[in-house]
Amino acid sequence: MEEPGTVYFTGTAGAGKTTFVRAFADWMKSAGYDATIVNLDPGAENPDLAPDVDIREWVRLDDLEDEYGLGPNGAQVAAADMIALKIFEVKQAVAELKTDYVLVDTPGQVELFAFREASRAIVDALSGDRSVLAFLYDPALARTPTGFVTLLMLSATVEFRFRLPLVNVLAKSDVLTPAQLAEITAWSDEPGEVQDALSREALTLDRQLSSELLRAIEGMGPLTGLMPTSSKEATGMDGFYRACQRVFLGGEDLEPSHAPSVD
Ligand SMILES: Nc1nc2c(ncn2[C@@H]2O[C@H](COP(=O)(O)OP(=O)(O)O)[C@@H](O)[C@H]2O)c(=O)[nH]1
Ligand SMILES: [Mg+2]
Repeated sequence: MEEPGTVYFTGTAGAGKTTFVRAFADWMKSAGYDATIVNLDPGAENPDLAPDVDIREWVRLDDLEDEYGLGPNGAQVAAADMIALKIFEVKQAVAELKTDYVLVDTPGQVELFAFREASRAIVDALSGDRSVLAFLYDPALARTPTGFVTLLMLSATVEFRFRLPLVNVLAKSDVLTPAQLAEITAWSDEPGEVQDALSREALTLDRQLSSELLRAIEGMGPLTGLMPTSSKEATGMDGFYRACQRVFLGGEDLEPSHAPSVD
């Protein structure tokens, strides 16, 4: 059997990862595709996700807090490393399900997944040849120019750290007005538009920094477009599926768009 395609969902806390994983899995099933949900968030409390494989079977945040007297942040950090130790159990459980697509929900806070060494071991262990990262943009942040640049930078950082192809997704697009949606889409298509929007903001340190950061990110390579989706209204799911398929089928998308060439 061909190896499954694995999609890792990342993004800031509250961006809509967990909700998207459920909505996308439901969409896939209704479209006749086969998908397995893996929860890698040891603190997940939302029963709506109903994962097929759940890290909480092996690592639970509340247990770590009780057992080692840790606070919620300390427990998250300890858990991030413990997940790596249990990742072959997770891999085994996924393999037994013989699925075509594996959708991996990651811990709420992006830094726990993106900035910890253990996460690389996790991704290396779980990923076959066909893997893609999805980075979800929270519209609450993405709708201001400085917030948008912050997300661009985080997304580029995630892509750099994992060296995997990455698809940028605008989550919860239903909360945006058509004008806001059009503006954000224009920013993602044309960085010059973000610079223009920044230059219309009051001159603060934040604006100056965003402007410089944007120049640096632009210098790394072409920006990939942002795909509008709504889990609430189940829109944009087909476009997201096609974007993942394009990566899995190979071709130019296989190299991270921001990665400098090494030859
Ligand atoms: N309006 C709207 N709200 C959403 C959507 N997706 C998620 N949410 C809400 O956003 C909040 C955070 O979602 P969650 O999936 O837990 O975010 P996570 O921390 O990234 O996993 C929850 O209150 C969700 O109900 C969406 O497509 N539209
Ligand atoms: Mg979540």
